[in-house]
This record gives sequence, structure tokens and C-alpha cells, in this order.
Amino acid sequence: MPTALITGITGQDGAYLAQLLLDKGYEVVGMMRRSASSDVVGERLRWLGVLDRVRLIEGNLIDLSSLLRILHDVKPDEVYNLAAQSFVATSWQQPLLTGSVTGLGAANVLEALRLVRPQARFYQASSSEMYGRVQAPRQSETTPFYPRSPYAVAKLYAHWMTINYRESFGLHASSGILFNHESPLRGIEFVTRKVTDAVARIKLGLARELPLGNLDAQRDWGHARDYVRAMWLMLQQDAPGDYVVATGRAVSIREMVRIAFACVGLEADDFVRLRQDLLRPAEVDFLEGDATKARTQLGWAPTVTLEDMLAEMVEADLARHRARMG
Ligand code: NDP
Ligand code: GDR
Repeated sequence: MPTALITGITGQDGAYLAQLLLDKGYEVVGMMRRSASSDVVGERLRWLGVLDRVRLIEGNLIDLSSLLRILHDVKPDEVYNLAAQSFVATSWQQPLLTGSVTGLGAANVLEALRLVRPQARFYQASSSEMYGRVQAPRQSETTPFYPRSPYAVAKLYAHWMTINYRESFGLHASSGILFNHESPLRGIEFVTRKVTDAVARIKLGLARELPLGNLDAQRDWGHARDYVRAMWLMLQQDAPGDYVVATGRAVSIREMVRIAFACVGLEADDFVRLRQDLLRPAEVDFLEGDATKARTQLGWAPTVTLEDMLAEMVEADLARHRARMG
């Protein structure tokens, strides 16, 4: 039975990846940072019904000694580095923390791997945010990067460190350049989940409006369950590499909001309020990925449309709020 170590197992992707690997017969070990609310941090794993099947181990991306200890004890065959300060807006408020965790944190994992477990295969959670002010109409593995936030700059450092450790030390280190992916387990601060949660509350009479920032930005949105499958596929290849994972369809925030409200028969325009303070200091206006390499080399393709995903998210948020109302 292969063993996988997942950093960031308590996040959206960590939970779906843990479920996928358990279904494939892996022993799954998740690194979790110490929290004063440890009773709730496993909520996503519980929601998927896998909390009791994973082994959780305490550590932190910015504590190299904890990573060395964990790799030494767990002896994983595969390491998925999903942990990060992942919210772009926060990265302007906490740029140094974002650099430490999202950037240097990845270097810590790579360094620990090189020293303790160089035979393990490594996955780095890179991001379409690295394209920022896009240099090509559709972004692929060969499109130059132009990061537009402290988060994206930190991810770019981690991305190049992954490539550098592959080339310098021969590590089987791959980088997935994943475009936005969502699910009912998406953090509530990200725009899709913020919207579906508001749609549910408005429908149930618990809220009357939805404050939003830039509605003109466009994103290429897929489903997290599809995207964690691409992560796993990357580590099953004989040679490591970098892969764009995307649907190839860009949709504006405005249109996404319209689709989400339509799920419950409401008009978005009646509820959306524009708020200047939700605009970002620098915006990524447009992202649309070209996942040809993932399709041809990994045999990967997305299976869920934006419409179906938003419907699933709205349903889940309605169920959550109904349960709370009793
Ligand atoms: P989440 O924000 O849901 O999860 C982030 C995880 O990182 C959480 O488990 C969090 O723990 C953990 N974490 C944060 N700081 C530390 C730390 N110092 N030490 C250890 N763990 C830490 O992110 P997603 O699941 O959405 O994304 C997974 C990864 O993929 C991230 O690296 C993200 O940047 C990247 N990515 C995501 C995309 C997306 O659209 N979702 C697209 C491209 C890349 P806790 O629960 O304690 O907060
Ligand atoms: P993003 O996701 O920044 O693309 O990063 P987010 O959902 O936060 O923003 C998407 C777009 O929506 C606009 N927007 C708003 N965003 C939020 N969060 N809240 C609002 O009220 C709002 N109004 C408009 C934003 O300006 C932006 O243009 C996500 C994260 O998961 C990263 O970790 C990951 O790397 C990238 O996706 C790919």
C-alpha cells in the first residue's frame, strides 16, 4: 500500500485529494498545523466521510524541523504540497506571511525531501495567478508569467524552486498550474462560495444583499474533484513535469453570479451591491487555460460544467443553512 503525505489536508483540495487517494488504496497522512479550534479543522474531511480514515500529524510549513521529522517518520512515497496562505486579497494585508508560507514553505518541503526522502515523488500546487497580467490569450505551460499579487509572486518562487530541485537534484518534482477550482468545500471568502452562500441565505430570507468587488474579471472555473485527479496523474508519470489544468472556458464574475442566482429563480441584479473596498490593489482581469498537455499526456479532462458545479454548491449551502435553522 503506497503512502501519501498531504500538506494542507484540511483545505478544499486536501480533503478531495485524501478521498481520491483513499479510494485508490493509499495510506493517507495529513499534515495539520496546530489550532485552538482543532475540533472544527477536520470539517471538510468529515463532510466527505474520510476523517476517520486519514492519519493526521502536527507540523507547519514554516517549521523545517517539523517537516524533517514528518518525512523521517512517515516515509511517504508521494508528497502533495497543498498548504499555503491561499487567499489573494489577504496577500496584500500579510505579504510577508504569504511569502514565508506560500513561497519559502514550499522550499522547506523540497529541502526536507532532498535531505530525508529524495525518492518520494513531489507535487507543488502552482497557480494560474502566476500569469497575472496575461501575456497570451490562452495560457499554457510555455506562456511567460507576470504575477500581480504578493500571493502570485510567492507561488512563482515556489514553482521555480520545484523546477530547480528537479533539475539540480533529480527529484521527481512536478508542478500543477491549476486554474480556479471550486466545490461545496471552497472557503467562504472565495468569490464562488461567497456567492452561493449568499444565494442560499437570500433565498431563505436570512440576508437581503450581496456585496461584491470587481464583476468584470474573468476566470476559468472547474471542479476541485476533477482537479485533484490531475495532481495524482502527474505523480504517476515516469518523468516529472509541469502541467496546466483548466477547462478552457472563461466566464466573468457577473455572469457567474447571474447563473448562481438563477439556480433558485432569482435575479442577481436585485441583490448585488458594488463595494469599492472589495476591489484589489492590482487585478488579474482574465484567465483562460490551455490544458492540451494534460489532456494528451495525462489523459485528463474536466467532467463538471460551471453551471452544474454552481448548482451543487447552491444546494449544499441551502442544506447547511436549513440545518442551522432547525
Ligand atoms: P485552502 O486555503 O482551502 O487550504 C490551504 C491549506 O493550507 C489549509 O489546510 C491550511 O490549514 C493550510 N495551511 C496554511 N498555512 C499553513 C502553514 N503555515 N502550515 C501548514 N499548513 C498551512 O486552499 P485550496 O485547497 O483551495 O488550495 C490548495 C493549494 O492549491 C493551495 O496551495 C492554493 O494556493 C493552490 N491553488 C488553489 C487553487 C484553487 O482554485 N483552489 C488554484 C491554484 C492553486 P488551515 O485549515 O489550518 O487553515
Ligand atoms: P482568485 O479567487 O483571486 O482568482 O484566487 P477569488 O475567488 O478570491 O477571486 C476571483 C475574482 O473575483 C473577484 N471578486 C471577488 N473575489 C472575492 N474573493 N470576493 C469578492 O467579494 C469579490 N468580488 C469580485 C476578484 O477580484 C477576482 O478577480 C483563487 C485562489 O484559490 C488562489 O489560491 C488560486 O491560486 C487562484 O484562485 C487560481
